[in-house]
Amino acid sequence: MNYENLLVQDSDGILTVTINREKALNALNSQTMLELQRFFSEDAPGRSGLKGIILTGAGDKAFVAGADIKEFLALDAGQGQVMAQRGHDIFFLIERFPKPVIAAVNGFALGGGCELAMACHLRIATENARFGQPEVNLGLIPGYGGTQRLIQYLGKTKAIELLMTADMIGAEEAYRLGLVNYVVPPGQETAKATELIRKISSKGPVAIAKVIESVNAYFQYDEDGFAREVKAFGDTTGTEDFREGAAAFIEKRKPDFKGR
Ligand code: DAK
Repeated sequence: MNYENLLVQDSDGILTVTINREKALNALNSQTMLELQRFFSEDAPGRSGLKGIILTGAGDKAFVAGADIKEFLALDAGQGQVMAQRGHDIFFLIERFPKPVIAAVNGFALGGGCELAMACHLRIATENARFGQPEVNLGLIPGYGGTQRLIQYLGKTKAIELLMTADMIGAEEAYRLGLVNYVVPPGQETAKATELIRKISSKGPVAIAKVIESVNAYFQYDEDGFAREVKAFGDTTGTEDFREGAAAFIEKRKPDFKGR
């Protein structure tokens, strides 16, 4: 698949997707959003042997510095709502992707960039990474799920402060608050993400997909996350993978999962 603003590299089943608009600090314009949608709905699901996806930004200054401010200046309320719904749908594709998706946050992750990182399953931040939801500076609120996901990660106390003050936080504070999984020196974020995907891909693939599904269900208020977990647990116990995993444990050997 051809992209204008995404670079996609495959290394042994691990796809690194780089948002490639370095001059605009990788801001999410509509073309980039469209390409993320195509990547997560058409390209990635069709790849055989896929272990996981790393999302990052070009250059060493920014992961993504937000939605492209220059593009949304002319939007009216109706268009804004349509755009927000579209953005939500794309970020849900990421959050619900059945293989691990890890954000390698290599600099500014602001506004839509922080929202994009939060839609990923895990986040690795470089020491120079900066996170924030500065939309109120522009008289906006986050439009890609930021008001909801920031609370999920930080709790209401800190989330509402950051949303109202537009303050940025550094990588160490983001780690302390539970927004990121690891902080690494610049240049090591992809290696750390690769290490995690390798570890996760040695587990039962159906089980990993069901963990993602069940954890996401916790935050869907129209649905009982515990009920979803019961159903997902039942689904995993019926798999060949579960029988293989249990047998391997008993026989003290490594499991050979087939993903069914
Ligand atoms: N959009 C477009 N261009 C951007 C950009 C952005 N978000 N952020 C940076 N750039 C561009 C700059 O304009 C500049 O371009 P040139 O002037 O060279 O052409 C280039 O990237 C380099 O930026 P700076 O010169 O500003 O670099 P500095 O190191 O001085 O500052 C900075 C770095 C990250 C602190 C600064 O660039 C900055 O404050 N950027 C804006 C951060 C921000 O406010 N981001 C937007 C948050 S609001 C919506 C849904 C979602 C959203 C909106 C609507 N709807 C559904 C309608 C989300 C909104 C947001 O994300």
